[in-house]
Amino acid sequence: MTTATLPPDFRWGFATASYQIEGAYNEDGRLPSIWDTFSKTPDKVEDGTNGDVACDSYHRLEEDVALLKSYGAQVYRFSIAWPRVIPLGGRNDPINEKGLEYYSKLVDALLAAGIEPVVTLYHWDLPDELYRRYRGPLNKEEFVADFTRYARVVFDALGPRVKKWITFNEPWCISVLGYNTGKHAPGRTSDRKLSPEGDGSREPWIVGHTLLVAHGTVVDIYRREYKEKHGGEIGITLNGDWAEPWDPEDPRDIEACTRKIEFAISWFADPIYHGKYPDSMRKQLGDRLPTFTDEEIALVKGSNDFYGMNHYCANYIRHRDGEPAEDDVAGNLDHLFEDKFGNSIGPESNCPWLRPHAPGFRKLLKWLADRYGNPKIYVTENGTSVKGENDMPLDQLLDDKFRQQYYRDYIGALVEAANEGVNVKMYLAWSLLDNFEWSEGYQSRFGVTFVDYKNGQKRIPKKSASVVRELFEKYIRKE
Ligand code: PNW
Repeated sequence: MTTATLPPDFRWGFATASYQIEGAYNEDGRLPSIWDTFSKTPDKVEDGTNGDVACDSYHRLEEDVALLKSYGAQVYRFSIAWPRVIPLGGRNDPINEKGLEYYSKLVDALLAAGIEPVVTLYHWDLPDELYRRYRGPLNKEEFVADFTRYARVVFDALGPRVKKWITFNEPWCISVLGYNTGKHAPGRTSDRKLSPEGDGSREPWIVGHTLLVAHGTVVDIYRREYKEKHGGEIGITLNGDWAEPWDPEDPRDIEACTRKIEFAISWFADPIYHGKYPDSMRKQLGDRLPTFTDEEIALVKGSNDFYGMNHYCANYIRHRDGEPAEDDVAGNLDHLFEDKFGNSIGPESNCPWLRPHAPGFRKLLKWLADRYGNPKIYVTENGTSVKGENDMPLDQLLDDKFRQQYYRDYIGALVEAANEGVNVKMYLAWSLLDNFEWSEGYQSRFGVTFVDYKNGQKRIPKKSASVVRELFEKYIRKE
């Protein structure tokens, strides 16, 4: 019997993001991001909380690196808060050396512990001032120019020590949740009960386009000016979950599954790997979907050294009859938890959108390999919340059986995909710490570490932290 395994150069670790863990929201020169403003607007975050303190990681850098080391992590993915580095955000605004120092120390501490840093430039905390000045990524020229300058400042400060860069985390979430549903900052939507401004039928497509052009521009700069002397690589992280047909016999549901993945993933990945938006999107959206100029597509096409993959769950997909709504962003279809026969896609987590279904991970890895020419894939997030975790007695919470099973199943599916020839080289579990889960506030915990928000943000390992380690120690071949 042969057991499936991972190659010796496979790397694993954990991921976090600045606004979700750092706290210290007004220290050492940091100014507000759109998430500070949004979370302090009534009714935007379910439990009325924000990231003012979060996990207090800004003050616990050594402790968190020691924690990572104790878990055996080989890699740590974190993000940089733009409003710490350039508090006002713009290309002519002052650089805040104190902000850079924090990240520089973090990188040094990681390297000293033998842990490789993977750095995300943008994990949603846009300087609030740039939103006030020109509505952030709705203004392509301004945003690209400001993001480019910010990226250069970070490359210059951390460049030779950091070898793996991610431009944007989940442009789908930025565009759709920020500019269509209004669930995330800056909260724009067509629904006037939720927001005084916004057009969910047009803005997400404009924002997505800006992010692609900004990504392509920064990758071009990195490759021309930094890559050789720093020896690193750069890509974008896309989120996307798997789709199974509601009625496996209905070709319209089968087609809708492909369309759902195209609207979620290929929106960004097709321009990067194939130089154009998917036909299904052009067909539905017409000229509401921007077109690339020759100059833009030259920057975007071929702009990934690796494919960053965030993946959590799966849905059953049912096609819709009739014309799509003006502000439809999904591809004229429904996301369901049960199929035609009443089978559930997976057990409930604590998040309304997340039900584990590990076979979908293997299938999506294969789908990506087939559609994009077997690119090198880094899984930059995968994990789950646990239903009711917040209210459990501590011993039950720490023995997080649901999460342990999730990691066994999902990491097992990853290994199967690798054995089928998918070129996957890294896996980062979301998340190192329980943290600020955006519009769910602190109700959903994703950490392999319990953070006791009521007692000075004390960290206590959950059992899943050692399960992840044992899995990779078992699966990665020694040579
Ligand atoms: C990702 N959805 O966000 C983010 O990259 C993380 O910051 C976040 O904590 C993690 O996943 C867990 O949620 C998502 O509603 C947020 O489909 C929401 C959705 C998907 C991803």
